[in-house]
Amino acid sequence: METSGQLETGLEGFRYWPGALGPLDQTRLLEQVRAVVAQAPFYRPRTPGGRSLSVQMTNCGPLGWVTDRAGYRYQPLHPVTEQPWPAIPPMLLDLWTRLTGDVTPPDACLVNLYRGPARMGLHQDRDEADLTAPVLSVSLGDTAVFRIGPAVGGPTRSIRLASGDICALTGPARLARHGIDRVLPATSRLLEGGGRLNLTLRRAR
Ligand code: MD3
Ligand code: FE
Repeated sequence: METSGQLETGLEGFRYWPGALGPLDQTRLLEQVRAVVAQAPFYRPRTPGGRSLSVQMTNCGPLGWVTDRAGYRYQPLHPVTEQPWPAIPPMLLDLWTRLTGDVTPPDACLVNLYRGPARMGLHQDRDEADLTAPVLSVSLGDTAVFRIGPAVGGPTRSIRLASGDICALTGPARLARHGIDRVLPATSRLLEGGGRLNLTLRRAR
């Protein structure tokens, strides 16, 4: 798989590789994600306040990020099947090593599925024990309008994340506020029935 050079984003620690995965690699990764979902089906998580998220989720790796009435956390079991999460596909572990340069592998991979009007409000990722470890995000399917800005104050900016794009959040960008405003329908033919998948690799512990 080829990875193009990283683009200047004006946000220190935010690295972006548009088109990192070509069509064949996207299909290959999608096959691996399908195998994960066969073992660990998507479910619709609830916020601690009891509202349903519009994004459907599952995980792979030793730990998975979940939310329910009890709060946000990482746990080793799928909340519905109560089985361990499947392993992180080798292709994702390889991308982690090559793109982050981090020798310690991730222990959690959140898989988000956006269908129809699904979105994700502005938030920070801070449920991980070591907030200096990088985060790597891979997009598949329809293009998302992604919003990112500094941890506190300052303007947010909007970036389109298309199928095969990868970004890494390191250093000062690790606590950036970010979210998905919307997904642009019919912008990719990768997923049958449309929609968008996002795979986020993290070190939770
Ligand atoms: C910036 N997911 O799962 S990925 C999430 O597309 C999440 O599903 C979005 O935000 C999605 O928490 C955005 C890009 C991303 C992921 C992690 C980050 C951006 C980030 C962590 C810190 C700062
Ligand atoms: Fe996030």
